[in-house]
Amino acid sequence: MTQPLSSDTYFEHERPPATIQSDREKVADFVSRQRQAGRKVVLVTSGGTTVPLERNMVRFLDNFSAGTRGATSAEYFLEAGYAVIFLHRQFSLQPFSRHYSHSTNPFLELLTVETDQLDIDSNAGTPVPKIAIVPEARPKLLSVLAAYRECHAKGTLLTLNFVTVNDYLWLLRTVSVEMAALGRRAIFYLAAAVSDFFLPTQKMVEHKIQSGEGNLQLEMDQVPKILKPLVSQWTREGFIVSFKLETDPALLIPKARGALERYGHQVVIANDLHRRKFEVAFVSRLPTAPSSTGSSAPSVQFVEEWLTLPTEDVDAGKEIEVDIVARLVTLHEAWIEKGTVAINQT
Ligand code: 9Z3
Repeated sequence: MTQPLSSDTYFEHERPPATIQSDREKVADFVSRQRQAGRKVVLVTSGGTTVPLERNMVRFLDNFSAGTRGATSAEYFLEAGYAVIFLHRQFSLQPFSRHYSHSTNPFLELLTVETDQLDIDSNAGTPVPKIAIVPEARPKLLSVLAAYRECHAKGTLLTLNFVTVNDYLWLLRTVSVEMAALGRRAIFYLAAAVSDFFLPTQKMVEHKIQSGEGNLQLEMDQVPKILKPLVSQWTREGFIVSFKLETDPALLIPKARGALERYGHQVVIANDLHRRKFEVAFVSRLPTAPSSTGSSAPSVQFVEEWLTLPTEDVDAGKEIEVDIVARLVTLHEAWIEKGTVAINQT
């Protein structure tokens, strides 16, 4: 089995996206404004990354994620007073507009024509029927609009986007290096679904892969394990929360523990693909205790805290991200004060 590339080697060989410099400037400016305002900042990554199969890309592999977890969590972080850098897959769900996507509450269905009231057509100067929002949609729209306007007025949301896993890796490095200035007052909430395998540019064909040449065989390289440099080089004091997605329930907790052991970050939120909307587990390490056998090797112990939404809450439309974010805000406060994470064993 070939080992994954180190992230340094990766960044030496793969080119940055064209917008990297302007994105860096936006982030630097945003971070400095939020520091002046005394706000904590969270980076929320969201949506799936793609892996192009050709340099002139016609085909690509994609990772599953609608962007619901990220977009929803971003709104609750804003509500909790955080400034949010929302790094998302182009065209995936975004905070606020997610409530009115083409499939959820389609825009045209919210409108009604009030035939008894007239507006003046600003171009023709003639009377036209007035368009209004249907009454039943107004309370929700008003509250979404109020939160949206508040975050625009305060300048607390910066949105950046990626398409490929290469865009994502470059942006994550760039953003996290800029966020290092925030020290412990930064959260990294890594909900994006990131490809594990990619085709290096050197191995990629230039033009569209042709059919008629038999089966397609691909050998992909492993994407570098990006949490490692994130934790140990780019942002040493940040509160780092990664997500672990599995479809086999038996693997969920062992894989989450494995990630904590390997990277040494603060929390893994483990979710099963089919239960992710109502159940997640927070997994963390206990502060290292000296080994009981007297050997110098430290014994790593893990704690899990399960967060489950009761069916009646799910039916009433409650989103699990409310509880995820509330819990993280508390854990982050302790992290800022003491530099430790204390989740409850359940
Ligand atoms: C997640 O596990 C997210 O919670 C979901 C959210 C992608 C399931 P939706 O956007 O779904 O609400 O539709 N994200 C992390 C997935 C991931 O790729 N994790 C890597 C892994 O599991 C580690 S970074 O190995």
